[in-house]
Amino acid sequence: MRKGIVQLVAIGVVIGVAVALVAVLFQWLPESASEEFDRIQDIYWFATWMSVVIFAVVAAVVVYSVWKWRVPPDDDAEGPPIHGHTGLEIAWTAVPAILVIALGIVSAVVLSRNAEEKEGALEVRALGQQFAWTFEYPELGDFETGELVLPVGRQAQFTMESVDVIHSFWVPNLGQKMDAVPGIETEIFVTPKRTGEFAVVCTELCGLGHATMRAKARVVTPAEFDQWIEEQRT
Ligand SMILES: [Cu+2]
Repeated sequence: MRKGIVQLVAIGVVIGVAVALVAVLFQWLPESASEEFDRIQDIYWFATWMSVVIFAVVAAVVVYSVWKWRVPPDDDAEGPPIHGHTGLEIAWTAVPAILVIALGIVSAVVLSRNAEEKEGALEVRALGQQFAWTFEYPELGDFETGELVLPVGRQAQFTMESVDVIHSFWVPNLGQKMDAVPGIETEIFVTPKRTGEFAVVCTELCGLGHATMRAKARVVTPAEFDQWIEEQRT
């Protein structure tokens, strides 16, 4: 009995380590460049570690059972009749329920924090049309740009609109994603935390040119941003 448990645990550890390496060694998500995406990635890792443990436990039991209790090739007998195990059934109902509730709570906290408007947010309008993005900065002047420029460290409040079909605004490194829908205004908040160049993509199939509906996003220092705004005004 003791030996069996040690073997079972050993199998579980080996599988768990292997799966954990797959989770850690590959870069599954774009590198975060915003506070909002950091929080989203926290949920991702929470769910990932939960899955690694559950997978290791289930796979260990399966592998151990196949190894120890496999019937010999000539054994055609029916297995012994087994009645349910109440304790086990309560456990495998309660544990997933607790995990799903925990995941729900963590997600709800992140969703509400990512939708919080901070003082001094920069207003940016993102207009989607087949097949280009246009950006406006209504508080800063009457101009349009095809390039999205944001100052680092300052929250940007995006308002999305579409002139034709449904598009979806997404900068993978900034994490937040929102549909641009004709007739309604949608909103997201993004707080860039490092400078760099990123891609703006449309992530809602919107017609033949959907794949080309891309723009450049630049996160710059506040001084560079002010200078860029000056250039746009003139
Ligand atoms: Cu589109």
